[in-house]
Amino acid sequence: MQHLGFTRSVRRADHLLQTPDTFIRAPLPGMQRATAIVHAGPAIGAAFTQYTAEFEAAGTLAPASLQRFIYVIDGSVRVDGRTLGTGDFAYLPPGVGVIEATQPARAAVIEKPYQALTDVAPSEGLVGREQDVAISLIGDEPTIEVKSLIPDEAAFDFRMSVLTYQPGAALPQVEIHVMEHGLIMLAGGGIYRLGHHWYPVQAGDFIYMAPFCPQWFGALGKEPARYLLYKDWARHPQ
Ligand code: UGY
Ligand code: MN
Repeated sequence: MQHLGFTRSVRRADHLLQTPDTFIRAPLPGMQRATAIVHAGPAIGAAFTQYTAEFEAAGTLAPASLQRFIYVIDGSVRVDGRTLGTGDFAYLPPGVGVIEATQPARAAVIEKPYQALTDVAPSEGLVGREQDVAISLIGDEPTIEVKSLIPDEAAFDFRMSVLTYQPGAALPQVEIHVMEHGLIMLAGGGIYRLGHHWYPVQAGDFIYMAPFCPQWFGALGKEPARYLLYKDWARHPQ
């Protein structure tokens, strides 16, 4: 529902907060009985593309010409004969893997041109479950759990993580780094500092952070706050 043109969504030079009331759906090439909400891409200056794919039952997404990462937010899909449910994910090399929904489903999708290294073989693909991934911490902060969905190996030029904050937990520092982020709030909420602005955020929101965007998050409320985070990684800054 729209209230006199008000929205929490904000677009500034170094960040975008995109809230569900402003989402616009449009199919992308290769989609059948599916549609996309594009969150970030070259049009905003990003070196990656991120969208939410929404599938009807039996909806499909054809392989991408780029490497692709998919994380199932809800429902379930099949990729290369494997069924992925909520919290499951796959990394797919360029040209690999038709994605087919076995029931209505929503998935976070990242696509990015691969930055090859001469002495490192690219990944042949991987499938995993968030629930099976080991927990790590930021520094020794026990109230924020990090699950790295992609191994920290030179074959990969980006990382995907799920961060879970206990209510009241906050990043130990304001971060300013060359890497970009694409972020989907999966649960809970809190206050996100982006640049020199502080925003209330909640499940369903998307955030794009450009290189060097000052960033900080503190979780509020009675349930843990969780987000899925893209970050470019292990390549020389260009
Ligand atoms: O790893 C990160 O850059 C992460 N801590 N950033 C963030 O959550 N905004
Ligand atoms: Mn960061």
